[in-house]
Amino acid sequence: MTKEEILKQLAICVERGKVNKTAPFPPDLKEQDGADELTRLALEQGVAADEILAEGLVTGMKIIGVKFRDNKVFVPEVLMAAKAMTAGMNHLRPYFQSGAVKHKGTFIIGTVMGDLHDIGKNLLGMIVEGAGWKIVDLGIDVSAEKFLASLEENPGGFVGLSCLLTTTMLNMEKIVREIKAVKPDTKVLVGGAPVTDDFKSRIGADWYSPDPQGAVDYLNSQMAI
Ligand code: B1M
Repeated sequence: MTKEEILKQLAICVERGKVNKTAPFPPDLKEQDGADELTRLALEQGVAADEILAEGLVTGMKIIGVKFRDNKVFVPEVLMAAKAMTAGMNHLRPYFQSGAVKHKGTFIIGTVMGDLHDIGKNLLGMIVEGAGWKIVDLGIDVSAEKFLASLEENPGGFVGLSCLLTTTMLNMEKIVREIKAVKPDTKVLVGGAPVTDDFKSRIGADWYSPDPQGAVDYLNSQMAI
């Protein structure tokens, strides 16, 4: 296989959620190499880790992110895509950790204080990681203090807050205001089922999107600034 063929097939594997050769899903790709084997093959052929990430894994994840936004695929497909992406990332991670390849930036995410819903936040993390960003996932029930401590450890990081309850929207506002009071230059993104663009503006956050792909688009747009 040529480099181009490997990367194209790798993107298909992520989009379709084909983890490795033995994975039975999706049935039409049965017994074919998955993201695991193809990432390894690309590295063996001397393709740079950042190229494998951008042209293979991220390309596949971007397609699934857009399809998810457009309601053409649903949560299970995104989870399978993330699994395939992880299989590939396992081979690339050492290159990123060694500093040989750079992330686009850091995205610190968490579900706000008082809120335990994390399925949407986890999807957000997978899709943004799939776009080449380092994810620092603080989990659920996260206070302003924890976000601020993480910003100390990750200077210049972007912050993403998720909430699913109308009651915890109040905590979202509190966290945005506390982050802005201490670190006014920090860009804060908000999302979750009850959140709206109007609410985002009222609480002083920088950005809102109903879906993770919007977060990717915003974060990527900020790189050039
Ligand atoms: Co809860 N729950 N829940 N729940 N739960 C809802 C949210 C609810 C709407 C159900 C209902 O009454 N119809 C309701 C909220 C009502 C309201 O506030 N108006 C509710 C309630 C009331 C509660 C409890 C209070 C119930 C109780 O104990 N009496 C309790 C609260 C616990 C707490 O948080 N303190 C509770 C508990 C739970 C479970 C633990 C059982 C479980 C959570 C498990 C988990 O997350 N690990 C749960 C679940 C699963 C749900 C429903 C069924 C599904 C939520 C979900 O995961 N959706 C939900 C009802 C429903 O939505 N049908 C419900 C799928 C997920 C992919 O979507 O999170 O919206 P979502 O994320 C989307 C977008 O919003 C966006 O991207 C994602 C993908 O598109 N997005 C972002 C999210 N964050 C983003 C951030 C971004 C950008 C995009 O940038 C930063």
